[in-house]
Amino acid sequence: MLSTVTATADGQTLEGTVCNDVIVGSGKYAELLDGGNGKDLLFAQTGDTVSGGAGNDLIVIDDSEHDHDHDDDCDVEGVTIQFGSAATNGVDTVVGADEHTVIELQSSVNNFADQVLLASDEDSVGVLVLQVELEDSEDPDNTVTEDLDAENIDGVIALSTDSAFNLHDLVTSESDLTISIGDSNAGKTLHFLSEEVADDGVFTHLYEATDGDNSGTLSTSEFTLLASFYNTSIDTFNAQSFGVVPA
Ligand SMILES: [Ca+2]
Ligand SMILES: [Ca+2]
Ligand SMILES: [Ca+2]
Repeated sequence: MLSTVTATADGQTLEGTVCNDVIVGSGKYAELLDGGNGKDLLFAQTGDTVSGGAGNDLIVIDDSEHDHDHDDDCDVEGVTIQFGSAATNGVDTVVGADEHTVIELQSSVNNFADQVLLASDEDSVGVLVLQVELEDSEDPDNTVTEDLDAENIDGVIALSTDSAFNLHDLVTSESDLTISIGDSNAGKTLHFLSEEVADDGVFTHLYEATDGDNSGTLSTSEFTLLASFYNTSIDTFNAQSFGVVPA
């Protein structure tokens, strides 16, 4: 359906059907836009919270009001985007996210702050070390083990284009990927942000990785892409939310 319903107060929900919907938030109120099932197109404005629901959704952030807000002393409110778990979310595309956009991980993945107990470097408190083994399937001798230092990370591992480890390339190519998370973390779920420079822009990809076979390692098939953010780089991040900035 094409939503013609508009909110009359802050906090109201504009809810999509089980089919493909176009849902447009009003510029006036802070609403919850919920696409539900189906491949939905959602337009969110300042103060809105948006969730595509199941299916591959396109979320467009229309935050033009920021141009006016920057001049006054008010806190600038952005759009909050919520993502479900790999089992329910689909692959969403987000256009127009900026430094005011807040990305939240929801529901069953909500408690992963205590799931992240990676082998930590005892000499540096707060620094997690991920040991990554990159195996060349055509030349098994050509296996590289690399330690990834991820500072101040509670639950989301962020890999910028500066990282020697290009997660998005590895997951989408034929490469065998093995990330050791240790036996004590077998079966747990991690989230990864990975920047990619492509011909048509810079993307930030959000992956969920679950050690489904309880092996204590994350392999290529255990990664699920939840969302791609067009023309953004990784900004701040923590266990349950992260930010992006325009690329
Ligand atoms: Ca829908
Ligand atoms: Ca949807
Ligand atoms: Ca979705």
